[in-house]
Amino acid sequence: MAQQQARGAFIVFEGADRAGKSTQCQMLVEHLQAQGVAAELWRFPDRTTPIGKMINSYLTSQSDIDDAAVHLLFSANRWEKREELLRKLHEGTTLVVDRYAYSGVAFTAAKGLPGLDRAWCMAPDAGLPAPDAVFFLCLTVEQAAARGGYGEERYEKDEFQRKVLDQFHAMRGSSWRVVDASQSIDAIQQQLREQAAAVVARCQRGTSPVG
Ligand code: T5A
Ligand code: NA
Repeated sequence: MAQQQARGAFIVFEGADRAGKSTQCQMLVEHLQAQGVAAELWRFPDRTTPIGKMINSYLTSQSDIDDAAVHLLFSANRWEKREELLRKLHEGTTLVVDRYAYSGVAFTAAKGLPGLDRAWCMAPDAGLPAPDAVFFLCLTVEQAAARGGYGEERYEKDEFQRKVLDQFHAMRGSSWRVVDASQSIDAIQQQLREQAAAVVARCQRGTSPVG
């Protein structure tokens, strides 16, 4: 079997709104960097690109976009970052990514619209790099609400978030690590650091190609 090259790890964080993804991503990247690991924090949607600006305008209800069309924009926002993402991984940089295609599928499929089922939602992301690990921060809607209620953005409603969670759970695969996000910030971070160290080491040994 051909020896694969050492590379950075591709770690994705998923979970419903307010599960603590951004908090944990930030802490994990700082920890990895302090350990001497080349690591960057990425997030989707990336609201800085032209496509990302359209998405931001939709999420903040400044514009209305057809549900199928906005789904394709979220996917296009990942495709436009694909080359840079692969380049970084091959250069040896570990990417800690706050949401990815699973959010894309979960949020559109949760709308329950005719024709926009999970298979339709997954199609535009087919061919994007697959993460080495998905850290799923698991929190019930009630626990999330206890964190001060949702914000003002489009999808931040209890009933909808329940449907999003169902969609996430239906996509759980072998690369997923489910973490109880109701624990303290530090307790969660400790577990994530241990899991991330193993994934980073595996990729540095060069035993697995980017999926
Ligand atoms: N979306 C996204 C799609 O529809 N399609 C797609 O393809 C993609 C990629 C924006 C929206 O876009 C949708 C999904 C979203 O609705 P976003 O910008 O990632 O996505 O959303 P944000 O609003 O920035 O983030 P979230 O609401 O998801 O919150 P996080 O990042 O999970 O949580 P965080 O870390 O900001 O923490 C929330 C609060 O809880 C506290 C924090 O201090 C903060 O106040 N907290 C804790 N409190 C107690 N215990 C803990 N362990 C805590 N951890 C954090
Ligand atoms: Na966030």
